[in-house]
Amino acid sequence: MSESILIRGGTVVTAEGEFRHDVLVIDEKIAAVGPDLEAPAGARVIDAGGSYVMPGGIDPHTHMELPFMGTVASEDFFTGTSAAAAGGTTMCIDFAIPAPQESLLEAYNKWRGWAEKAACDYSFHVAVTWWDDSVREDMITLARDHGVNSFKHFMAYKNAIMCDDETLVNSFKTAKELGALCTLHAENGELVYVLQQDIYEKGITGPEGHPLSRPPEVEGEAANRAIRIAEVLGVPVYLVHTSCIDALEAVTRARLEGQRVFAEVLAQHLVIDDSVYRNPDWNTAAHYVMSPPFRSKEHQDALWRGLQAGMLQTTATDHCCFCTPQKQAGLEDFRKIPNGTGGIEDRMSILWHHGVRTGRLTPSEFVAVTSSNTAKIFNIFPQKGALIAGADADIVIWDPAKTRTISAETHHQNIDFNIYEGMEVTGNAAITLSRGLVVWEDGELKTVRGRGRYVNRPCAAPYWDSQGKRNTLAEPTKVERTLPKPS
Ligand code: URQ
Ligand code: ZN
Ligand code: ZN
Repeated sequence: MSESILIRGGTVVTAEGEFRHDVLVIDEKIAAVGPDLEAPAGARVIDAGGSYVMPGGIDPHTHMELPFMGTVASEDFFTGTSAAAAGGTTMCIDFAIPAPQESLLEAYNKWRGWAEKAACDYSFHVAVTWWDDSVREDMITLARDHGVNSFKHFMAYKNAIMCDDETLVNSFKTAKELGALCTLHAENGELVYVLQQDIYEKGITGPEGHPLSRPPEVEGEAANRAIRIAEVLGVPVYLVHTSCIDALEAVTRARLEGQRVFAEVLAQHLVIDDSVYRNPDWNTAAHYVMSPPFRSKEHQDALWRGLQAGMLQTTATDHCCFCTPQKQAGLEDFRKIPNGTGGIEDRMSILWHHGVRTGRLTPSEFVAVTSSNTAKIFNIFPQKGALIAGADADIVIWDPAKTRTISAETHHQNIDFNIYEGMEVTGNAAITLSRGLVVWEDGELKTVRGRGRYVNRPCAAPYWDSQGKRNTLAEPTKVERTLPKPS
């Protein structure tokens, strides 16, 4: 049962600015935000003096308990959303990924079942991994009846979940009718496949072969191709884990020409470079095998500039955990190392320490890129990503002076290593509330298994197309839109 809580004396930070305001929480909602609020009888009063009070982080890219490359990610929806809360993140958008020929709706229902154990709120992008008329029908059903407004396309992972241009075109056209957003893992899977063979046959079998098989050009080509297809079809796109200059340039060109292109950057791609693959210890180098791979230093600098310039709008983690024994499936062949790294617990501190404390981002910009922009792009603002009356009480009380050293010894993620091992970060979550319940305080997790809820994300309000025709295919019929009631 949540309680009434008055968060007093803090500095409220939203994407719009900073305010010396109190925040009153009643049950699961924010009841009021403003100066000198009264505490109702029986309310708990939290003194937030010296701290920032911000919307809880939203991570738009996670893979809890993902079945992938012959194994299953070690982090489940309860442990993963709990670790998120410890770092100030109160919602994640995960992925339902059907195998080719598997119904999208069945995959979605399967993932919904797995997520029942979540401790904080969640939603799902649904992947289009194949095409026939039934896929189109499932997309319409998911958009209309299940609050799915984003469909994922993997342009990599040949012979697995990769979709070709024909599938991209068919899916993009359907998404346009729905007012849904197409998201993309942009790497040319055909090139990766050939490069992997060449590199392996040259005798390079270790983790150092992974980045060699996925150079920036491979990502840049796919990013540009997806953007151009979307341009011709007139549909918005969102590029996940933009990792390099080549892809960032494609995004920047399109946005400067007025095309509706969104792009995400992972916290780890902002601060870790490709020297990790040259670690002589096989296990340590394999820990960093993820796609797109970590890049050389100049790409990090460009990504930070892209984030500051607004060419990259969101930050994520692609939290997809495989423990060391799982990574060792690729001991003889880097192509068999399950791709993925963790990080959901550390994203906010990484962005604060390396973003705000270096002057790259203001606290408001930090809130925008860790929470509010994701809520707006995926159409759940201001229910999420906002501190206004009527919004869900997903709140983080952020201590800008609190320092910790990141380590697998102390993290709450269910994985036996941490990609930021040993990194000291200043700026950490002191208290986290998930829909009004304190789930993290005094270094203790107080999450409740199964208390997390699925968040409906209605398709964008049907728009007027260039012929002045109102598109109503996805007029949400059964999807509840939880908007704040005017106070
Ligand atoms: O590609 C993804 O986003 C999933 C399969 C996680 N793995 C990864 O290496 N990024
Ligand atoms: Zn991906
Ligand atoms: Zn991913």
